[in-house]
Amino acid sequence: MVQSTKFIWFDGKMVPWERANVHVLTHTLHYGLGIFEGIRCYNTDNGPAIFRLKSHTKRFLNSAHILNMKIPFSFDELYEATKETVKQNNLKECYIRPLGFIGYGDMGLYPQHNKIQVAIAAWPWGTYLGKEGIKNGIRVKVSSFTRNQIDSSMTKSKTCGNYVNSQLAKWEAIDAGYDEAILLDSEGYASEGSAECLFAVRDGIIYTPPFGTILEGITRSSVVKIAEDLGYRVKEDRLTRDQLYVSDELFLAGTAAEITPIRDLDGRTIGNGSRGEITEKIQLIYFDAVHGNKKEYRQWLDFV
Ligand code: PPE
Repeated sequence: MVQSTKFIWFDGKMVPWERANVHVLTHTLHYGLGIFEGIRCYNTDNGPAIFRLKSHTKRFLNSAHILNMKIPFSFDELYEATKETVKQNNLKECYIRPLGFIGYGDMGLYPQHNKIQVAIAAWPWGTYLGKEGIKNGIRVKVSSFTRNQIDSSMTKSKTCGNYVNSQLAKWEAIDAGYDEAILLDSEGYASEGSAECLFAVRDGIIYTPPFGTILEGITRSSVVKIAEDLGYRVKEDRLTRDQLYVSDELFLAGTAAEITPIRDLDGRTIGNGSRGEITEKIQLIYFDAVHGNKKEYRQWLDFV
């Protein structure tokens, strides 16, 4: 169960956690048109720092813009509100969840009078796929579900409803004894995990699927920067399922999942069956960066 904190920022005000409620006829609850973000805050020598808050705030507003949802708060208001939520809750390390949704009012698919509401919650959330997973890798299943397609969903918008597809894949994978799912696109190329971008290492080159069906991952862009700074060649390329099987290393990257190696895909051992060497190098720098221990990546931190 989610670990509750004191306050949730709700439509411009700090509201006690237990009073941040909505009516059951809240529009988004029925039809899924809403947007959200997932952000992490880490402790550093200079106190808590939110990792890439500007990028997340921008993507939140972009998600809304794509759906033509008019968020009644500016970039600066949301940016400050996010910091304030962490501060008011006295959190050092936490996960932050901004949510934009269509409120109570009209029902049906063309709401005219419903308020667009925004909430920002924050709570302590440990590893997403387990400490052991971060260290030694997880077991992943290629899903029987195809990733949301670009002509039926807005895949660059972090839309609530898009996550039905993710959950079908995740639940199927877990029911089959795996930890996580990778979805293929409608042409059969690998897209992403249920909530993470995908990377493959082959012969020292790092591959990641291009922005077809996938979310424009912020961790993905951090990983690309770190890998290039380490001198690796990073190629955006389509990857087939069998190319994944014969990769030397595979890993997932996302805010919640951080950097999690894949040790097994569909029962095939990946590389040495544990965390790969290049994955480990990138992971170490990533964790140093989020904790403020890398001068060159300090610009990614927004101190609370
Ligand atoms: N793809 C999807 C579909 C996705 O949901 C995420 C984040 C990513 C890629 C990675 O994006 P980024 O966080 O910008 O690196 N998924 C969020 C939600 C997880 C959840 O269970 O809720 C997250 O990682 O916060």
